[in-house]
Amino acid sequence: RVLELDLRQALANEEFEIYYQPLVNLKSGRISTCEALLRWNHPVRGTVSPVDIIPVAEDMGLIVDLGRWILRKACIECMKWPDAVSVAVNFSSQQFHQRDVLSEVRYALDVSGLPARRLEIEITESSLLRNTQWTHDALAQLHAAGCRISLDDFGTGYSSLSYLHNFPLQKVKIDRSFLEGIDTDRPLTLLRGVARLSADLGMTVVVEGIETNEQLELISADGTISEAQGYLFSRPVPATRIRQLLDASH
Ligand code: G
Ligand code: G
Ligand code: NA
Ligand code: MN
Repeated sequence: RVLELDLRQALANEEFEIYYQPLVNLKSGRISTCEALLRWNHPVRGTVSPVDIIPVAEDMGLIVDLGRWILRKACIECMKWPDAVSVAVNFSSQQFHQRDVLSEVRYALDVSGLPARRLEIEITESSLLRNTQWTHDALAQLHAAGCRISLDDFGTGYSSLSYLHNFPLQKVKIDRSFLEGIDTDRPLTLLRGVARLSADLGMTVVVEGIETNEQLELISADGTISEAQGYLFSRPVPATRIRQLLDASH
């Protein structure tokens, strides 16, 4: 567990960095979106994973400040990219459920000048556990403001298919665990079924964790899946590197 004091100082000292990983449109072969992924270059511990950072930041009540920093930084970075490219930012459940999440998003868009259509907000199923009017309203308001809501890691955890039609979501990212055994009949049928269902409900479908050309071919075959993400295209890379990738892609 990371030290709370370290975390507070890291935010003040800007020891955090954001890496970006592309999502590729399967029809055009171009990068459509880049996902912002937090990195911490700890002076002593080396690189610390966001898996270890986010829960501690939530316990400390630092998640709002940290989330604000990430969101702003990602929007500012996205302004340097081609107009057709969006940025995807992960919101933890606590971050999403803060009372003025809409103001946070509006503020980041205002200070960066980024059009809302270029911002994608990634939430996980855990953010939808509280099936309240508030959750519906927050999603609807963010969408009305022009952002897209993307359901991350779909098919893991508390997964319920009913989320897909009960909430206003524009994108679904099918978790990479669905790729296990995809070279055999049943896993491929399951993946395609989930993708088809999501597409029929009007969502853009992404498959995460593509590592091989064989996987890419299998998910591209029937045209249901719009985008893919994974090491095959690129690992998460620093901002300077993603700009080079975007220059080459656009
Ligand atoms: O790239 P990677 O190993 O670092 O990401 C690990 C996990 O941390 C993923 O589940 C990812 O969604 C999450 N994560 C990465 N960056 C952020 C962030 O900025 N905010 C939140 N809430 N989660 C993040
Ligand atoms: O939870 P979320 O989907 O935001 O987390 C993304 C995580 O998945 C990050 O840790 C990222 O580094 C990792 N990741 C991205 N692409 C691949 C991939 O092709 N294979 C594997 N094993 N992990 C990936
Ligand atoms: Na994500
Ligand atoms: Mn994911």
